[in-house]
Amino acid sequence: MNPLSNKDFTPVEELKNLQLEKLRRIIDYEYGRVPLFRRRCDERGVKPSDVGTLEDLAKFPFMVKTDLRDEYPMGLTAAPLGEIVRFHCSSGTTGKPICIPNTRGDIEVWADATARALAMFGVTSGDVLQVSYGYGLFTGGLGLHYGGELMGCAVLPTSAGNTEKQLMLMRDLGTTAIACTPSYFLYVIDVAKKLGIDFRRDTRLRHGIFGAEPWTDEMRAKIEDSTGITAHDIYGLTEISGPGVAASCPYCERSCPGLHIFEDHYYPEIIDPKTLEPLPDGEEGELVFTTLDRFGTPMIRYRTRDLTRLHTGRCECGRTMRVMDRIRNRSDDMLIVHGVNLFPSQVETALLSVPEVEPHYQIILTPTENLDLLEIKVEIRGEAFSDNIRALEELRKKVFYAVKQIIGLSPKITLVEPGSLPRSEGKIRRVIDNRR
Ligand code: DLL
Repeated sequence: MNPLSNKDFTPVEELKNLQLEKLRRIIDYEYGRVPLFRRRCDERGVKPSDVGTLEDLAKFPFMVKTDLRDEYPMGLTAAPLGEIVRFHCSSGTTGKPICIPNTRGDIEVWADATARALAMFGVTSGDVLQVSYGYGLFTGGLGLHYGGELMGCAVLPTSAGNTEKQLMLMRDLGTTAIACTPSYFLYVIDVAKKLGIDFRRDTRLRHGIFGAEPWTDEMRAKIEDSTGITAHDIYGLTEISGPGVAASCPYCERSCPGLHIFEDHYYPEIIDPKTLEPLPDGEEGELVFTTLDRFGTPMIRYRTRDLTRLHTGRCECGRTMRVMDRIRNRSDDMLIVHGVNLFPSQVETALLSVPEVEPHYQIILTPTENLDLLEIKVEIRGEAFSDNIRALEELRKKVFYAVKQIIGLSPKITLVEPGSLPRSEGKIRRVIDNRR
């Protein structure tokens, strides 16, 4: 076993003691240095000395993304500038970006977790790791880069884009593991097909390290079938460090449903997003994190908006770190159409059950005088594309019923030519909501 992974097997009682010790330290540190946090604690009448058990964390106030926006750029920074070695930023669809300054120690903790994620996937120092997440303010590229180097991989920092060159380097340098968004990897598969590259025959690729956006089990099966690689799930967010907050082990990937959280660094809670009360393990709600080892921009009870459940109990791999369900949905991705809740992942699951279409799709919502129009544009597979109108109409109906059965709404299905919908080198934008 890789020595980095030893921490994943810490006995539960020892882990809890360690978490409590770190929790006390970080709350005390944050209270002493971040005025917003201190003010909110004072308003609630809660003090750092009130942390007697891990459950006492629930007495403390939440942090949310708008706090980071309101305090932009550095109002929530706890360390002096002299201790900051790197900024990361993430911009949402609206408003100011958020800015997360990291200390050297923060980068080390992050690399430790990301290297442990790689170890979980079965990636070793003998692997060539092609990092095709974007490098820069986004955390994907540098996060996997530092984790990969700590693991001892030969890192190939291609960043995203220039797909033909990515494929050339993959073959010439014998890439065995690629890290990118699942939607970008779909595009890599398309381009490889056009160039006549067969992943099984022409490359040494074995691992795909996919995250940064929700992706379904059906998408995983599609990727694995068409390339012969194993698709692993890596989760994280800029506010809590970046990739490597949680990762899937070989057992989670197949039998238990999710990802181990590196709980010695990132303490998870699940809350009811309406009442904001903590929920017990096993119940679905919003994921909240407290960073136990980050000192640049510590986050106390940060609301991620990601919906999931935590599971206790031993995973077959023997790791003691709790498992969370794969993130299929974010609460703010939920669309309400004709009063019905709709998540893009439901559409993806439906489309992947129809072999004649590609998992490239766009959901478009347009206001009309009566009901809003829900249109789903779907790419037809090359082999299924024809000018036979009757065959196309049959296919359109097949897609319509597959989608309707899952979402319970009657969308307008528009079939489009292979390769005609936009592709992304990073996170894909699948929803165009013209109602906003
Ligand atoms: O996406 C960090 C990252 C980079 C993770 C590379 C994994 C790989 P942000 O841009 O701040 O950070 O976006 C964070 O992306 O709250 C989730 O909603 C979503 N997300 C991240 N990983 C996954 C995943 C990076 N494995 C937001 N599955 C998070 C589903 C994911 N959603």
